[in-house]
Amino acid sequence: MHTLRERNRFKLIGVRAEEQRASFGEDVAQGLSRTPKRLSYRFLYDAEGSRLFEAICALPEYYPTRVETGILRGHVDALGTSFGSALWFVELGSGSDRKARILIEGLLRRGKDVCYAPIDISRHALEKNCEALLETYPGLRIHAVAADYLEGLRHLKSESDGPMLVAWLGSSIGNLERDDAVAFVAQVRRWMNPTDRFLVGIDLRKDAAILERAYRDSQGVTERFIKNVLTRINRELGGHFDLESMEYEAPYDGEAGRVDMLLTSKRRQDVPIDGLSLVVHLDRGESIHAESSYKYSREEIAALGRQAGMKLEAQWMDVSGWFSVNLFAPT
Ligand code: AVJ
Repeated sequence: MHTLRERNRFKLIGVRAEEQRASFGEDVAQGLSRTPKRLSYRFLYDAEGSRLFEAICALPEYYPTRVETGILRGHVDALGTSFGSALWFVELGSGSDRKARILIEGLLRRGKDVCYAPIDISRHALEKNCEALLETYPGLRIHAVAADYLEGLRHLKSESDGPMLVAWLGSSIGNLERDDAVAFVAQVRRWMNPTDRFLVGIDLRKDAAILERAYRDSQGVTERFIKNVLTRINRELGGHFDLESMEYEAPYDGEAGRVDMLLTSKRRQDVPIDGLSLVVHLDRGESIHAESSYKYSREEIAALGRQAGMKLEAQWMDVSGWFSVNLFAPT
């Protein structure tokens, strides 16, 4: 890392969260004591979960990553025209750097002076990605922020000198309830100037069969990804979940426009979680809700922007109309 600092192109800042997040244990205890039972999608991403998610992204049935990548490739040049000669490219979340690379490369190719500013809660993920990026792109500056998205944005607002392109890719928005999504976009809006833009990848409503295949793949990778949260509870909290006794389901509710990822008990059982001094009772057929993935129509995307104080400046889709990349401007 020190060789990078010598070249003075890399800065990593940690911004402390204002309030401490509820711990894994507290959240699990609360979620499994209520009806219906649920766990937060945030807990899916430990080291094993992150590895499994990367594997999901490479599955033939999981189209979002592949399709979004294609859209970005096809429109990064058009995206560049929304900015002058210099910009801060802010990315919310920093998983695989594949999509960031497409954008960085496209912007550099257009002769832009780019400062890449990824915001991620994981300092480790940031360090790993940034080191590789600095190696590949000698003209790139990086200002990484280890923080919550909104804290990170607030910090960057005071640091950055030029217009910002804030990107939130991968349809991460799908994890949020619809009104929470509006509230989050409105918060992002608060830290944006008139010349800033918000680029959001959003998965679209479509035929149930396609979605159910994407979220319940033939190799069982998604099932392992979702069940991993139980493994985590067993390991970190002294839980006694028998993974075999839980069936993975991913039904699509077409009216709500939402895939629900559920772990459903095959039998009536009591599961002790020693570290929480808790016994979780599950009826036969009772589900634990592990994750939601909301899908949007084009009208819903425009409405989301409006409610959050933004307008759609551009919307790009694949030919099948499965996925969208949306460029919002503040109003
Ligand atoms: C990371 C929320 C975009 O909903 O498609 C994929 C997570 N879960 N397969 C999605 C996920 C199971 C993914 N997001």
